[in-house]
Amino acid sequence: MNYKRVLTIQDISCVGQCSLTVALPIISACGIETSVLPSAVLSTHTMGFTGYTFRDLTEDMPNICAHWQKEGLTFDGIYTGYLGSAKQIEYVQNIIAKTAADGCLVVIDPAMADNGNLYPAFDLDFVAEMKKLCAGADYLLPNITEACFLTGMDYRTKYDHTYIDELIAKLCALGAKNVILTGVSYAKGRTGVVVYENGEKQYYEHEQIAGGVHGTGDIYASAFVGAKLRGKTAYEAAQIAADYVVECILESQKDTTHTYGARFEPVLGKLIARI
Ligand code: PXL
Repeated sequence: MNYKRVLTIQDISCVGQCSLTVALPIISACGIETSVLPSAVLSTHTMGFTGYTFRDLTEDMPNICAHWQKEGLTFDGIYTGYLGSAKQIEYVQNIIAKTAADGCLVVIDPAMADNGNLYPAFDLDFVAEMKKLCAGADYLLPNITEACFLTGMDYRTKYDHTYIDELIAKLCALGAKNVILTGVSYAKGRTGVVVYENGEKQYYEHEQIAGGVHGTGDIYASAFVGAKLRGKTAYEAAQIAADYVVECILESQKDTTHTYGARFEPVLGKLIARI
């Protein structure tokens, strides 16, 4: 097996089954060494909890990067998710520039919005900075809300192929090489992902399960990174990640009181079996 090392940059929400507490176990389970750079430390994630603590780690980033450079550390993949500040984005770009190994896979999940709205911590200045980070993506993984903020297009819940094609064209115009657009539903009870790679578009459709669970975007991106770095094509990785998210949601439905995140752990074996 070709052993690889990935760096993932996103927050630690101590409780909440999202960001690093999801990315680290999932990518590791895929057989990949996973290094982390926490963008911030929060007591919980910011959706559905109130009064959470927030420790911004922006100013630790330059020193961490300098140390890695001194040690000659590089990464075969760099995957960024929820970031701690607009200023941090410039540091993250610099970390990518300085620590990407030859052929490094850069995956950007612009984790900042859902269901038509920005997450509580973010504003349009953050979006403007995030656009610059997205320009450097080998694979950009937004949901439709994030794609709208990044492109300035109107957010719609009812749409057709023309709308989705225009969103993807505008995301590529930002500079992203390839785009995986998640949560694209053309028919009732069905949802899926559009994989736009090297100018070709493919759609993977699957069952839509009622009642969204928080953190599934992070589970999706982590499984995509794991599968892609283990040699799957982007379309295969997008499929594997989508199927895994469905399994996680079904597993989560076994306990309706568990509302803050998805129970991804009991079904990790199903993901590994596909890798
Ligand atoms: O799942 C995305 C995410 C990650 N981290 C934090 C969040 C959210 C979504 O709200 O609040 C802190």
